[in-house]
Amino acid sequence: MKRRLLCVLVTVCLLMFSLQVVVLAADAPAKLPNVVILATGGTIAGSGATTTTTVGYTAATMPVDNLINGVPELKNVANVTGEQISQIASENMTNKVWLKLAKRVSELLASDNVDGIVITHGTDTIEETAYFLNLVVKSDKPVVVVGAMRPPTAMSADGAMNLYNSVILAGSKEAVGKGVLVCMNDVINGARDVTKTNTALLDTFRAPELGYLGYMQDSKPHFYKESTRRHTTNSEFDVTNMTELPRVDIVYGYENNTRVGLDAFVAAGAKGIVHAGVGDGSLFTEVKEGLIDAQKKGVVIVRSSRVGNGIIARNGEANDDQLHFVASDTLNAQKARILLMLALTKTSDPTEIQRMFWEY
Ligand code: DAS
Repeated sequence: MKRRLLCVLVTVCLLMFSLQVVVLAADAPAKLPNVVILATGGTIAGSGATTTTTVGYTAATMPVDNLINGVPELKNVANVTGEQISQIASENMTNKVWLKLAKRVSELLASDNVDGIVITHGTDTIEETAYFLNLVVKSDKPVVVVGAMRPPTAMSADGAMNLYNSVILAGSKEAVGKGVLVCMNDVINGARDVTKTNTALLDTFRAPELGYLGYMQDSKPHFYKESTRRHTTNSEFDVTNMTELPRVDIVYGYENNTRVGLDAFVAAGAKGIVHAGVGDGSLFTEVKEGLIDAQKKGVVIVRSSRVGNGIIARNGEANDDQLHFVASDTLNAQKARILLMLALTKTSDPTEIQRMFWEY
């Protein structure tokens, strides 16, 4: 009898202890994600003379620790640390910074202690850096590139909320496997299709016809779409051991055009030329002759368009099969340049490079 009573007592104590553990676990705050902020400069780190200065300010003046300390709410949503990769206005972005950034991103994401990365960046070339990283980062973990259209010194500055949202997005499970993202003004854009559409407005970043991937609202990401093209872990490009990238230049299409600029780029050693044509990638006759001459010298030619939206059709405004040109699909000239630079690290065969433009 005594033995049975003792068993019942022990069982009750164990049940009470287990219940207590469950209650404690339920009350424990959710483990916050570990997010690293890599700062490169830009308006988000800029400063103006007055609270109404939204143009004519100085970009890239504030170090990463000031950016983090300027948004105390970050510590409620992630364990954040910061590193200064560069301190530049992004019109001055270089391959050297790109390769340093790509190497550091891959190193950090390889660690089990890092859940996501935010890159603070100037808005002028944010779409280029984001697309470059979209093609070379070897991880499914979120990488979010963020900027601001107003410096932190301006009233209604947008950088703080952009940074807050980007840190949440970078630490979220929803953003895993989505490719590199650009998060500003409460919207989530994909790196492949995002572009700056206005010189000054807060809602400047759009994918004009292909659209946003989702929104940030109430401190949470809301996805409605994802890219159908290859990126990150599904990309064949790897810049890990590279110290430079092939030279690719862009020539612009317009009336009464000339091949002078094109010839100068080829003479300077360009391995690829992207032509931002009028309409569906159409070529001014003299420029077309220059592109044919360049191709015969081994320069890879990609036909893009200055229009900004729509498919540049292969064999549409030029006989690409006969001329051994590449059509850029929907990539604008600045994005086509990046894919061509990386393609040239693998091959100079126009047919193989066209395959890449259909896939990425
Ligand atoms: N000059 C711009 C740049 O650094 C400032 C900005 O918008 O971030 O891209």
